[in-house]
Amino acid sequence: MYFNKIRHPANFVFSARPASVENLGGDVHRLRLRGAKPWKNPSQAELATTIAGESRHSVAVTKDNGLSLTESATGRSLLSGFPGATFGTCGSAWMLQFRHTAGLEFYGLGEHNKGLEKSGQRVKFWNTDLWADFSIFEIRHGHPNPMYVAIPWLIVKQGNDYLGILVNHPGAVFMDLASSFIWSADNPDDRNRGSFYLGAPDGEPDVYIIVGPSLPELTRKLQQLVGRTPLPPLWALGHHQCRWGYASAKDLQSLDRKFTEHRIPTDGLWLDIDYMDRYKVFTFDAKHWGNSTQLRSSLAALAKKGRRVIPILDPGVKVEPGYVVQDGGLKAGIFCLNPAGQPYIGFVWPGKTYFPDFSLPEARSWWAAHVKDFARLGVAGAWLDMNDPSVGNAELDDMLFDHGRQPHEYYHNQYALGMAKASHEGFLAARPDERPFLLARSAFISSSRYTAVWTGDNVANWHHLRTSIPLSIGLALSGQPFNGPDVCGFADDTNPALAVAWYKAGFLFPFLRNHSMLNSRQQEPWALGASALKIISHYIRLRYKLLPYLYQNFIAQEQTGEAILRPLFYDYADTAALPLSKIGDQFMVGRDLLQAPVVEENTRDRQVVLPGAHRWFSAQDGRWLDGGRTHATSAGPVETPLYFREGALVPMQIGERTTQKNDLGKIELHCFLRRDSSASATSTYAFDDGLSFAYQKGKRTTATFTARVEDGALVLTVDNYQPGFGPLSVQVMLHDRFQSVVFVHKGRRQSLPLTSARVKLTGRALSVKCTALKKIG
Ligand code: NBV
Repeated sequence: MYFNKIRHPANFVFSARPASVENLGGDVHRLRLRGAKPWKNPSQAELATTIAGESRHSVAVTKDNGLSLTESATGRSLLSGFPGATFGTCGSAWMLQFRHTAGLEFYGLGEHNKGLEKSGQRVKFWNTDLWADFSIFEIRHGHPNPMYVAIPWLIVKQGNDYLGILVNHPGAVFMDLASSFIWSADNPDDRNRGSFYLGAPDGEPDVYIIVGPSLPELTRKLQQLVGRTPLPPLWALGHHQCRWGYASAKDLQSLDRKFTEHRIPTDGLWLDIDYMDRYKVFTFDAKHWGNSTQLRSSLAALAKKGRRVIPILDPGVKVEPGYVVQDGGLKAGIFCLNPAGQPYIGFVWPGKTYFPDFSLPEARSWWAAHVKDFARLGVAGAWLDMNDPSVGNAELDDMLFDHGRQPHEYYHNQYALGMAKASHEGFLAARPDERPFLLARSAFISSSRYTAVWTGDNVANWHHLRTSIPLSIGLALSGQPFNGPDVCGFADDTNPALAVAWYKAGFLFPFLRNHSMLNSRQQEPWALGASALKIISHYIRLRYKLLPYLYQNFIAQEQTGEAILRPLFYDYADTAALPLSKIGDQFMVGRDLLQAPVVEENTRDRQVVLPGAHRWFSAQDGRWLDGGRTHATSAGPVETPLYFREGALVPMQIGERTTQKNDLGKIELHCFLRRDSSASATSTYAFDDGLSFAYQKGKRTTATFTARVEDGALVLTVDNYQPGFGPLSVQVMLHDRFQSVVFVHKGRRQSLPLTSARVKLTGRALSVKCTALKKIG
């Protein structure tokens, strides 16, 4: 498949087509266009059919093959096609062409590795196994696209208005974002300059046009449509240690000892392919794990110490008569077939392999049953790799679906979705009361319902550190909020400075895992020298300190679809005086925390844009800085530019965290208000057991805090305290000098004594005044 060439309008015939436009609510408009003959759209994406909220816009397809999206009340046009040239076909392919007006900017595109803003790019959505499809030079130093995840979602930004277009098609959807094919400014044939277009190689066009108008609203609507990410178990938000090469119980036990010795909290220990018996899926090598009783007891012993074991699962099933998974799969007829009607063979780690056809419900049930048994051994979750699908040297086109009836291209991009759905079902069957945790390399529209994703095989260099930020933001804005890169870099040898910089930048990403390639330099925190160890430990502990805050963000994602990692223009207006739209080296983690890591080698200094008409608390030196401007900052070896929003109430765990044991019922509530702050701060804190679904039946404690300043005192009010899971104990942490703290609950005012305490946020210790508050309720 060519990735760099896509279809061009010059080869399309544009004509009016019967169209149906359905308003799903919330300004989500579904446009379907019918062809001359019935077209099939094989998408298995699980999309909602109604969306909450009002619609203030309408989509109309005109008789002359034009299209318009207008604001109903004012008639203002937000998006328009070209009369006579909007909808076109070229053989089985179709496209929709839109007017490109001055000032449009483009975002989203799922996992798209070419900066934050995407104008001028030609894109093809096709899940690749990056290392098999691109040269190592391009991978190391370039911007290879497409990557592992195909989510054909385009965000169109005009000023501070946002709309999005989702193409629900599992084939190689294409988009041209006003690229230029012809390198002459006055060439009249280059009509493409005035348009942007998108389409698919086949299938009934099924296109969703969504109006934000703000970016948070747009993101929430998209998540509602494709599926919000269910609340993960708390441990999944912790620190994870992985390496290609960890194979045995002994390896994991030694990791456990090292993390304990260095007092670094870590929840997840990961097993790459070497734990298996000759790479056979659903097996453990007896040489490393003993018999099944010994295996279970090793996993249970690790779990008792708070170490969750997450093994890799590749979809390929070794061709080996007598191997139960192979025999059972053949018998059940659930493998993909080739054009000769035989089970399709690819070449992956075990050698010749068959591939489950996850498009079939019976194949998903078959896989789920294996996953169920596997989970029951005592593994905590699963890591779904090679699900692009990766088939080695064999031709993908020969891998057919639906008993050989459907072409490869219909199911390629959604292979990972089927595997995710089936694996999820398996974990739920094994432990119905536990929230499953799955990590996948590839994904499709609506995979967010089942898996987190990591950004695949990156490289230990500064270019990859820098690109990991826009890459993760792009995923987050495209409906895949739970994501993160391999920290320190996967391939090549990391070094202490790079590893430290990577942890400083990534320690609050929704997913945090240190992973590296076989035979590369060891990069566990202690393998990089004493000074790196100290700094990396600090940032991992700081993540654990901020887990209550991260958890709130995951709750918000489940409830409303709010992004977790996001660009500055998600929460702040993009203005001519302070442009935010191209800032790809700063980001927000939730609405209260801004990070501007140093991502250039041998550099300490950088410019930081602090948006908004309020101040920011700089965690590295305790200073309050004005928003709405750019500041020069310098970060010492231990520090990273990290800012809290004035008006934020941020829940954190008490003290410094040196183990992975969490008590979400005892928190510090950091009040980022000053004595002269006029704004009031509000936030709701919620916690539960962090593991089960009991919260859905009321076993969750919630409280809403409001803080404001009154005559030099901080007045903290608690409303709607519902101790569904048990009591909440809060220690109020102040970041300015207040005369007193007045605590108000159920109309009762109580003045609390101020005591002195210290809190360490980043490198330097900050002396802050704080007050110990008693239990609420
Ligand atoms: O299983 C080995 C690796 C794994 O470590 C990595 O994270 C995956 O993305 N896997 C790919 C297969 C081989 C990569 C060269």
